[in-house]
Amino acid sequence: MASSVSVAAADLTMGVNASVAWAWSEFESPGSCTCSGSLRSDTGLGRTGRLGKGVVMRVSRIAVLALVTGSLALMVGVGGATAATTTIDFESLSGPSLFCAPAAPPLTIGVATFSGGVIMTAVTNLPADQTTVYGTFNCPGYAPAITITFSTPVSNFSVLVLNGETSTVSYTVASDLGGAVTNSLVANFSSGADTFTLPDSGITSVTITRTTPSNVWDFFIDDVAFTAFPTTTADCKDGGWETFGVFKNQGDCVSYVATGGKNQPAG
Ligand SMILES: [Ca+2]
Repeated sequence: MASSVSVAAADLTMGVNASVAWAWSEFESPGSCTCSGSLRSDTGLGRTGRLGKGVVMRVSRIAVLALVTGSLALMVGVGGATAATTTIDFESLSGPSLFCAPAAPPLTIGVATFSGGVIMTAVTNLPADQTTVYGTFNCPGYAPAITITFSTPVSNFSVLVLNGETSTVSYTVASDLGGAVTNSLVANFSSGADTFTLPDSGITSVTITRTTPSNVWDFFIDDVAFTAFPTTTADCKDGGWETFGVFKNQGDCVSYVATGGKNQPAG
């Protein structure tokens, strides 16, 4: 259920984008701005990022509206053949642009829990992604690996990994099921970043590390996408079973849910 809610929120964000752009032009009119103080403070992000002020403010407003429309997502996100894919882009959060804020406890968003790093926004010297990301650096209390654990098994996993170092570095994304992808990313100033995709189904944890361990590290993740396994039989109906990519038919999906996962997908 959580996954379908998140997806609906993402879909809404896309839909809201255009309306926000329109709404923002309304706010631009002299004397008509009713934006809050927190929104005004967001304009400071543009000073360290490459995004223009207007773009940053629009992104911030989208994030706020995504939160506001969360209850609407609850209504429209249930069921539906495309409701199973979740993308976590961290845009409902914000953090500093520089390391090293104090180490943070694990961060839970929906069925996913992130540990090892911290939330950061408009990271200095990271031109490839000036939005909010999750990153780690060899700061006190930070881990050399970012770990994502899932309270419900997932499939169709992918993550954008960004290299924060000034030279080419190889990174490995691995699941608890043995799947792993290794890829070299060019330097941060050359926008070293790539999407890593894992083929496994039923993943419950993923780690992102430097392929070669080091006492110096500097990397980030964003746009974490996955398909969470169904938690209710309703998730299986109306073609929903197909979106998980692991069930052979609706009955197989329902069986998985009804047995609490004991009957694994047969597809
Ligand atoms: Ca982001």
